[in-house]
Amino acid sequence: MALTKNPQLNQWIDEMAQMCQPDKIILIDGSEAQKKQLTDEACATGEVARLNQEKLPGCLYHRTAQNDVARVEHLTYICTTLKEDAGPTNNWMAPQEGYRRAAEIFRGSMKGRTMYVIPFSMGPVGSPFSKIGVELTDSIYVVLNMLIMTRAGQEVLDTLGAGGAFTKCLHGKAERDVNKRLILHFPEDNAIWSVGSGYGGNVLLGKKCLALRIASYIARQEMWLAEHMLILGIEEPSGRIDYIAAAFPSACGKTNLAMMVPPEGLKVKGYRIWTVGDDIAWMRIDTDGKLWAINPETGFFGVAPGTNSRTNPNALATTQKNTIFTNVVLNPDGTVWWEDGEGEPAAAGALDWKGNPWKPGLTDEQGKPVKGAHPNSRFTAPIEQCPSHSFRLDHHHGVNISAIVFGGRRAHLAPLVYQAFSWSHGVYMGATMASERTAAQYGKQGEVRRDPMAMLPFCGYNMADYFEHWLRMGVRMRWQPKIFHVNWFRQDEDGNFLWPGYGENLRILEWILARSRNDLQAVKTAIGFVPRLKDIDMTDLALPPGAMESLFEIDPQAWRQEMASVAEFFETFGDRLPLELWAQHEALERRLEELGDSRT
Ligand code: OXD
Ligand code: MN
Repeated sequence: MALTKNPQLNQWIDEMAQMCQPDKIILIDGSEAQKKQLTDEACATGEVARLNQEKLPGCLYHRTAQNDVARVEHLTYICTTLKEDAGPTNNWMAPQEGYRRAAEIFRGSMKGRTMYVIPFSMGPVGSPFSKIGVELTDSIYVVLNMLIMTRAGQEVLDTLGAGGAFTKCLHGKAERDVNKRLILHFPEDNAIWSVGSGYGGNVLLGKKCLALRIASYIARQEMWLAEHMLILGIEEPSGRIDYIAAAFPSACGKTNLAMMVPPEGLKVKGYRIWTVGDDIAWMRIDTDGKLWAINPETGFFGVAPGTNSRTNPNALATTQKNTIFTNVVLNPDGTVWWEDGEGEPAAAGALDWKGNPWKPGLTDEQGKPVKGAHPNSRFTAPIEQCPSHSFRLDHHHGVNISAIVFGGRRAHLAPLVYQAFSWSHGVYMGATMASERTAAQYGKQGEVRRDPMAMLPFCGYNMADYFEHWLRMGVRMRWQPKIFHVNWFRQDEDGNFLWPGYGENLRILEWILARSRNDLQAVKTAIGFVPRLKDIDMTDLALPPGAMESLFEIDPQAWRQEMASVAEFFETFGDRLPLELWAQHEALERRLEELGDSRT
């Protein structure tokens, strides 16, 4: 009997099953009963383990293979007919070649295994913002994660109907051999093939692969935006809630910002935060000419290390039940721990992320400390469990975006906050973002890389066309959100952070919203508008003398150096780069020469 009422879907499942040769095919219906059955099965095989059900009800533990702990950008490809359509920032493979190479690995790889069919919706089921995908996978871990991260099950199939379009997402663990691992995107076919990995970012295909790479390609054609952005609402003492969307490169504190807790001084005034999303925003111009955004996901796939009751109490509260922990320390009492987490790990009997006996202070043969949790270890948790979750999560049109914020991790150069002069200037600010590499990507940590709009690893087409698309979107809006850049990570000469960050960042968001409403004057500098220091609400926050001035210092010499590196980056796009970005670049050059920093 046919598995679904959609002939195209049935045919595709058949073809993929013929290639992968699973013993069984099971349709994921989204029911609690099926979820329990699959969890029992995965516990029996050791794929996951139940944690202490009294202390962490509904929580599971999982370890990935040791060579499979992060996204693999060097094995991630955009497979378009023309190489130029993938652009200079993506790895490219011809579609035929991609299918051929991956098929060699997929062929027969599910013998003795089950293929699960997961129908899922990115965005509220049936919303005009949403897209449907179907993931085929041989991993119960993937199924359980997808049930947290997306709306999955029968309801989605019912909405898809007999003729609806969907993204074909095929995942197989195969041998989990790094030499037989490929993450392939076929935007022209609306398809994703991921083989040889079990790590979230490579295998939860609704997330980076569909909701960013494939969606960005579709969004350009349909005139919307698929962005690597958090969405958060800020409720002011008057009760008014304004929403911002913010892009930061991986592991720059996006999850922390998305669910921040206002500092006491602002809380008593009546400020509240509403979390809409921590990673991805899909944004459309609605009939009112304004920009509206949804979070297409329903969960967090957050980095565990560094999450504690000071940095992110809401994340900690979110992960107390129904959460999957991956590659963290397993305590003998069935609880979990990670570096810079809460409390102490067990003094004896704990296992590290590799499954080896581990205790605090352990060192290797060279005397180097051995980490208990992998630096990119993760929690997968339902957004509904977040104490600050927005009451608009399921709203079909999402929330109206008042401001767009770009950010990076820069020890020097970029001031704490500055505002673009115009939409085009804001697009230039986004296109020239740069940050230091973190543990979420495979490769060398610490080095600075350009990461336009935090989309470098996630844009499914030529980024020059992506910039053009951003510029065009601005023209189409009747009411454009104002665009800002923030840098929470600026340091003094001794390498100390100048700004306390975390909940204190709300003080900067307040200024951003006031500027979005044209409520405040600002200081015009060469790079953009910066605050008059008196306009930053410093209730109950005392910084060392001179710190605020340093946070807003603009060093024209350093900026000129930066611009040389920007020019080099822009040149890689040849004449496909919109002229408007070069015009913005030259205008900034002129302003740096003529204007300098008018505050000094
Ligand atoms: C992530 C990322 O969200 O790497 O995991 O950006
Ligand atoms: Mn991300």
